[in-house]
Amino acid sequence: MTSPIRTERHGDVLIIISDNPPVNALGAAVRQGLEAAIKQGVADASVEAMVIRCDGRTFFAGADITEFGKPMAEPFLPTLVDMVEASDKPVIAAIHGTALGGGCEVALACHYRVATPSAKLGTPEVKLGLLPGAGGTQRLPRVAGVRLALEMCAKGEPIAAQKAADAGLVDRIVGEGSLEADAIAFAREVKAARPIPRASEREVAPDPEAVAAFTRENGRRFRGFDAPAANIACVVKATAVPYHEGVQFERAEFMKLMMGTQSAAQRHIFFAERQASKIDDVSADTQLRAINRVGVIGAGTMGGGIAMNFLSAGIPVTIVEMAQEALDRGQGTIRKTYEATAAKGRMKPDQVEAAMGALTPTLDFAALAECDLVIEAVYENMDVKKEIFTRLDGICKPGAILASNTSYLNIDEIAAVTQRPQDVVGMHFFSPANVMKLLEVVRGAQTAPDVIATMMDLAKKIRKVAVVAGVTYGFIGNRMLMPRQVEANKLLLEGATPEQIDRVHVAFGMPMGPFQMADLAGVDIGWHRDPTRIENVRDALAAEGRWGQKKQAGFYDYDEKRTPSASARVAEIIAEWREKTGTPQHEVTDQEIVERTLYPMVNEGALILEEGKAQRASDVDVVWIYGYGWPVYRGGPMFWAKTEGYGKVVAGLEKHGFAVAQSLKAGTIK
Ligand code: 3H9
Repeated sequence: MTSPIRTERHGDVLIIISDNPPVNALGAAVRQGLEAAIKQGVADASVEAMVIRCDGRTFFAGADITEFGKPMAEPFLPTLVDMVEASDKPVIAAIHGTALGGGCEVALACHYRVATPSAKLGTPEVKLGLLPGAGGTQRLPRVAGVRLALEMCAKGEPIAAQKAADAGLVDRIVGEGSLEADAIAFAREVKAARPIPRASEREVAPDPEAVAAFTRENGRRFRGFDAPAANIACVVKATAVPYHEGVQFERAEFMKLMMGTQSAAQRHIFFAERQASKIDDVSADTQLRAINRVGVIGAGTMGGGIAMNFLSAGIPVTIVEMAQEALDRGQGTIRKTYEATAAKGRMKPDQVEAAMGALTPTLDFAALAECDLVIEAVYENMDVKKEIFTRLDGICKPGAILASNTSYLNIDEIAAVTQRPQDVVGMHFFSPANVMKLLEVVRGAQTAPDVIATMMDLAKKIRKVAVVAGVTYGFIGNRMLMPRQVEANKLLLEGATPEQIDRVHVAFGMPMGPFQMADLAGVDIGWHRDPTRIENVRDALAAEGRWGQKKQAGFYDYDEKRTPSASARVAEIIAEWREKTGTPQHEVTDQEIVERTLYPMVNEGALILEEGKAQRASDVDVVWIYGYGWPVYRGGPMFWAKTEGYGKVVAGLEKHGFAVAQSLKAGTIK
């Protein structure tokens, strides 16, 4: 097998080049090739400096994650980077694209770093539940200071080349198109400079105030995760002990994280997210339909949010409403949202204007004729949706994709009113649609393969994580939400309180529990609107106007700042219903709440997979991570069930009388 590493001579400079697509991950062959090349450079008396660079779209994007958890071939990355740094001839990293994780650590071990203006450097290991384990936590603070090292290691966001240069992490910004030549010129400038600057030989003073402030500022963000604290501890260690001791500490912490469930879960999600965009029976080279203009029907909260996704990606949008007032309001909200983003510095004023300039508001339905994709975003009512699709069928050009933004309804039934069911698809956006990452792409019985492929591609362009779902009530996410809600309601009657149930969910890592979610979304959602017809606790709340946060009263009472507190009135209503229904009371434990609200979700996920309504278990996990805030360190419900043990989940479900999915019983979930 040919090595992904080759060398080229430019006079007294040895260029070491990696060609390991797609992202130059530092797999065994790359590490072996680098080791041999560095040895060659050190041994050759005519070589005075070395440059390491990569072919393709990026500098090393890190260790090869697919090797984790398996026996690894030597040299290990920590040994390799030490060898690079030990070279008695200067080694220069020539960076383009993204120098991430192990890639950034290779760069840190080099004696100098040059980078193109568009390059980024980062240590995103924390997002995989890990820390930079090849000396990164020890070298980075020594080079860039404690505060930036904390930011980079514990949060994992990459930084731009200029910021890296300002912090001393990059020695020179070079030409975008002349990286190699500029790196060689740089090498010639420094080849004779002694002593050779080695990051590990530098010292960095402790900065307890920066550490305390950073930990305080990010407490919420890090809640539940193991890796951020380990990253912080390693950076702090770098300020307290010599390098060789620090790396030992780093190594031990890295191994602890690597063996743990959280990192396994986070690595699972890294690959699951990428896998989700692949459609089992649609070939990757399917010819896509061009989407140059999108139509959105409805300028309400959902329609407006959906439109913003496309506007932000530079795709023009025609937005249609029934009345001028609704249109103006919708357009106004979009502008206000963009301006708020600009005020926070996350958008430039000219970008706001560019986005608004690409929006065409109209009352004329016929304007949708020029759109390549039309997304209907009116309220959930089958008759209304059917009427709209009948009209669209008459207006839209041949080949246009007709999509419904529905959370529950049957796409096949909607498609059946058109003469082109092959062009009809579901696009289930999550609210707020301009923020939430998840998109369920609902594939109808007749949806054409190129329509699905186009949707998955488009999702990437608008920076969504898309998952293919089949036609089933509530698709993947909301269908799994239903058994959870049913059980949560039953538990209230049996003796639990909304506070207890929500607390268990939050302690599990969810952003909120089922009743907090009901209050946020609106207790009146889906309510029949007849205050005299009271059939359960929720009806009773709705009838009294306890519609949730918007009314400062729902399952909780709220003050003006929307701070919740337990409600005596809700306790009374629950007590009334306990009596009225004659429900036997028992002490509900936290474990019972887990078994009765979370296990049934896993069970429902298994049924969805058995019915072929999701392609793979990891897709179900992606839905819950990106659509509902399932804690990423638990890897999604299906991954979590595996870590709990299928046997334990099955026993828990059976104990409470649930009919258990066959694949869960047999442990054959895929
Ligand atoms: C580490 O370095 C540990 C060390 O500190 C210590 C060791 C001792 N390995 O994302 P894309 C695949 S931990 C293996 O779609 P983009 C990816 O699965 C690592 N494979 O492209 C996909 O495969 P497929 C720290 C990897 O342009 C394909 O490459 N580094 C790796 O949107 C394309 O990826 C990171 O965490 C990898 N490291 O984004 C960086 N990376 O085509 C992780 C990617 O079969 N990577 N693949 O689905 C990224 O953030 C993005 O991939 C990157 C490119 C920004 C580089």
